[in-house]
Amino acid sequence: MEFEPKNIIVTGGCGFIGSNFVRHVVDNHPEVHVTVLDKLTYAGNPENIAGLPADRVELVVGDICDEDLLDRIVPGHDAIVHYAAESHNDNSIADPGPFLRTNVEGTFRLLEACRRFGVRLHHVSTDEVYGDLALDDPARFTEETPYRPSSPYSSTKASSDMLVRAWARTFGVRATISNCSNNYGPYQHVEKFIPRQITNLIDGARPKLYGDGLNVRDWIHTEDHSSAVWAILTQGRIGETYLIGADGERSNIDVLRAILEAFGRGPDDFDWVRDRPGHDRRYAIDPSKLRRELGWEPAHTDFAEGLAETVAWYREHEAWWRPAKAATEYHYGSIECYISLRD
Ligand code: NAD
Ligand code: TDX
Repeated sequence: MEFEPKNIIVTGGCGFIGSNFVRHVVDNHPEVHVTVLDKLTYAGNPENIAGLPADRVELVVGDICDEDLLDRIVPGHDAIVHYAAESHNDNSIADPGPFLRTNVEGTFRLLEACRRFGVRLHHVSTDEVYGDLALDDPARFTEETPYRPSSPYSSTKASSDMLVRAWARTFGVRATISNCSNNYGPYQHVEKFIPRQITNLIDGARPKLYGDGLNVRDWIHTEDHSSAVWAILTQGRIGETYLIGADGERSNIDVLRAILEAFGRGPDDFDWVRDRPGHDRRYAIDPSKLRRELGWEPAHTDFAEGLAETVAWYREHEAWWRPAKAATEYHYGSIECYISLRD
């Protein structure tokens, strides 16, 4: 029988993907009230959920590691949908500490609260827990692929997945896990690949491509991620893991050249920069289980169209991204060594 939550907590609901899920719920499920629990780190922005009806969405500013706070707000909710995380690989290489605290300890605190109050959990994770694939490997990741994380970020997400599995089996916490591929769309922080290149071009700066640019990511529009999480929350089998992807494999250089074209710039009008240490080569998701068992289908199947809409959104929403841009590029300046094609 379908699970019909009425009161849910969305952790990290002021971030890129969590805020999309909050808007998805408000737009499509009028019977559901959402409590957003968000610490408002550099990646959290209340503007991402601004304008939503106050009787549908409440923002609690706080830390998922704060046990007393969880004791106060979790009772009375039917489910927690857990997005809160430190999410950027480059940051995890520069300073892993916050990733251990939020991604591992934070998930532990939420699991303990779910156990105390008998609340359902959906844990949002990443395909990066499976490590990477060779460019010519015919395989894609499935729910049975062994865990082999490469970065401090993905190792902490893998750890959090393991905690969820153990709490489900040992303590009977009613939990599901999803591992999704790379998201794109509006409201993504300018530290991430696609928004970074778009906003560099708006600023008249050159995009930055890591390594040889042949790394492959499997892109999914964030709205399709949200619809998949809702399907798993309400119809998924307790204790199960579902992979979320939309058959969107693209090399970084192809994505970058599509962005350059949208700005009328030449295909080589970018800087090659030193590669990310431990850089995963390729991610690819086999979403058959999700499609077969829950009947989920992505709505955004035309990547070129989704990318064009995303470029347009950043052009029209400079006031949203401008405050974070200079500090983000300053931070990158300290970790990258630029090698220009023109030199
Ligand atoms: P994001 O960095 O944009 O947002 C993270 C949010 O969590 C922010 O609002 C931040 O303020 C909040 N947060 C961080 N630490 C917190 C804490 N201790 N307590 C409460 N709130 C805290 O991240 P995102 O890209 O939206 O990713 C959301 C989730 O989806 C993450 O769990 C990530 O691992 C997962 N995921 C992301 C992608 C992707 O492509 N971005 C793909 C698959 C899975
Ligand atoms: O300036 C850049 N140049 C570049 O070539 C940046 C920021 C990135 N890249 C490359 C690195 C990756 O191969 O682009 C690719 C995408 O990079 P990110 O946006 O940093 O994403 P990635 O490391 O693939 O991880 C993302 O997808 C999985 C999210 O950040 C994670 O939270 C999610 O789990």
